[in-house]
Amino acid sequence: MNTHQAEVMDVRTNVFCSSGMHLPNGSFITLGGNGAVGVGGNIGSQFDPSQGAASWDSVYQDFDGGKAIRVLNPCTSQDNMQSSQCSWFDDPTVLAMKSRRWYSTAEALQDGSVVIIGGFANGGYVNRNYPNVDPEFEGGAAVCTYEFFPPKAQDPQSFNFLVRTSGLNAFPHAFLMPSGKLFVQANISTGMLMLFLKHFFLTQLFLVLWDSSSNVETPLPPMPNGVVRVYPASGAVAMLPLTPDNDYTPTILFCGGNDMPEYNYGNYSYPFVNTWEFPASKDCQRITPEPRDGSPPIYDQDDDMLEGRTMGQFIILPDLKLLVVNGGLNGTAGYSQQTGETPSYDLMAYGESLASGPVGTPAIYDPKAPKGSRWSNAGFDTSSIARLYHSSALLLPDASVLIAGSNPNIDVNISTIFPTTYQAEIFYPSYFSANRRPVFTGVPRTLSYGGDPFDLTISASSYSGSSNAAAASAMVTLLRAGFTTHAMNMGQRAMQLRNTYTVQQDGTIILHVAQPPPNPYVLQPGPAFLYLVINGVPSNGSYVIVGNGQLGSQPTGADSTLPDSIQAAATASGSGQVETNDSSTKLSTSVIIAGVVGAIAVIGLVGALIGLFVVRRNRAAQRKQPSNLEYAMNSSSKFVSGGNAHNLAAGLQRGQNPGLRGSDSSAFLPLKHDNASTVWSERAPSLSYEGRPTASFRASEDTYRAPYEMPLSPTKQSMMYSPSSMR
Ligand SMILES: [Cu+2]
Repeated sequence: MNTHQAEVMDVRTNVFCSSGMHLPNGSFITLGGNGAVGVGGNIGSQFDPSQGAASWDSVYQDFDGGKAIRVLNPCTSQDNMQSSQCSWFDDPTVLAMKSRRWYSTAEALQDGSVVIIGGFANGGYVNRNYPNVDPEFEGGAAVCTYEFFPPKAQDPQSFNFLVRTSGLNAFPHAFLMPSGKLFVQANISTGMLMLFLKHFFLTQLFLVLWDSSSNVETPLPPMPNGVVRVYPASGAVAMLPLTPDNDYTPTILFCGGNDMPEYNYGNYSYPFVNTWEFPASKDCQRITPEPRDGSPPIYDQDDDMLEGRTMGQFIILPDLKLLVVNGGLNGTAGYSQQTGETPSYDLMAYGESLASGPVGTPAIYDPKAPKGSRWSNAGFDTSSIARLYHSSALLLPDASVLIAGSNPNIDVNISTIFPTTYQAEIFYPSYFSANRRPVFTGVPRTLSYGGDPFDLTISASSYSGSSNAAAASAMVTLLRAGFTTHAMNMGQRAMQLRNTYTVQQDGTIILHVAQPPPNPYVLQPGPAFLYLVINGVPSNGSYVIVGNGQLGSQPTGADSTLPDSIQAAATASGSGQVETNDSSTKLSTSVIIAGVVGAIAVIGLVGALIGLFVVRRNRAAQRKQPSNLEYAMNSSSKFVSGGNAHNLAAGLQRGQNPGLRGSDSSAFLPLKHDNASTVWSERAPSLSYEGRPTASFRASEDTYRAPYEMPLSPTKQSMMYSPSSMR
């Protein structure tokens, strides 16, 4: 991560649009995906009728990923990264789900097992035929069931919530609650009889609390204002940080998505309308599914986002504010070569993209701020790179945010208006303008559920100003970044640990830190990064394992008991900032990304997988002992030559930095939105396909397109397949 080098790790099966989750020992699994596909997103060369998908493609050499369970072990710098132990295990003949799942959701449970929910068998735009007369099965295309990893004998089990939300139930939002129930949210499209009255649907925008051990559902209030939050409307959704102030009570925040009429979403093949004409929603709602006072859960209207967003993505930062990045002002996720209103690819206003108006400016949501002042984007740069469908974002250990994607196209297309994009970016939140970041010692490698507290020792050089004030501001946070895909981070969760402090007269601060609460339902076992935040500036993250590192019941102890806080005399202060205007004296060890408040640096990083990044340290870094200094704030400073994003980008053209790889499009695994339940048009994604419009229709193209004329050109190019896209 210090060098921004990426190395592609091979997988055998098609991971496209899979889900994923961590395991208690730090391993990751990715679940499901698409069948084998070939060039142009076409079904792979070796078709398997029993799966309704290809088992293999001779060109891309990918196997069917529909049932795959892929495992990546947590290797350390001492391990051989080329060994099989450190490579993806990916062999569905050995390890596989019971059902094919594409666009399923994964959520970790209290014992480290994983529940895998829903999805398509073979996919499409939304998870239904139209008219929707078979909401449970859709002729074999819908998977309204759940199963577990490791598997249970009764897997897969039907899940009526998914039947009720038929159509708009892919990538359902799911969060484990302290009671053990699972909070699930999805939208609904049901039978054709229901398609006439919007208010009828509003009563059926379901949330449920679901006990996954007994499969009993408790309906919760419908989503207000008819805003769909699941794919393809794709709102930004996250659990707010769990803190002592909120007594570790989960609250879920939903922002954006789309409130267009349910009918518009169409069916597996494509939307029935030109989705890009529908403004995305600004609407934000909070809900606390299990209020501590026993009151019924209700939605609470939150501050609107600063702009509407579809495919916005929440990244919880170490200071426990939420960054929203990526997405578009209009439309939905997904791609298509036509809609119900636009019969051919030639006439599609934005190529295959079903969204328009990329939003390049991140925004910050402060969950503790009073209503009316929670959103801000002051000082943030705007990225010039469209991050629409199939974009991703992930918190990095140094507290910056990796952003990648998008590709709202069926295969590689570098000439369309929203092309396949290999450029990644790193977003540096405002705290990167700080002179110093906290340095401390004493982080345990593992944390327990309750039990003895631990001490962190913070040197006086870590901060400036009053020691007592710094100690009072100190916050220890645990961040689990999750598995990022499709504007979601499955498993993303943040927690502030309780702490007290002892301040010494020399400015050293001892933080006494509680273990996580003795309830693994609140923070599931597995890997996390621990941050120390002083005066709003986070340290580098330290890798810790929460729990015993094993699948199964987690040991719990009594809630940690902390000593009282002890302050020093008022004169104690940090030495982290020299009180002088001579800036040269500030340039010591842990300094500088000066003047880059919220800047975005463009780097030539290549994503290893769509929706999943595997970033390796170089060999030199591998030999270093892990420490919380590993990702120093100034490690990025070599990429920061100026005070604005343009300079940053200009300094980082491909090939100029010897540490960066050049183009490597072999990382791209294409897909076809094919669906065995209906006759899917096999037209090739080019302008020469047989289904091309008649001459008379094409003659009317100008008239037809008039309302959608784009300022950018060219907007229409035949699909092109770069030779480099083939391995
Ligand atoms: Cu996808």
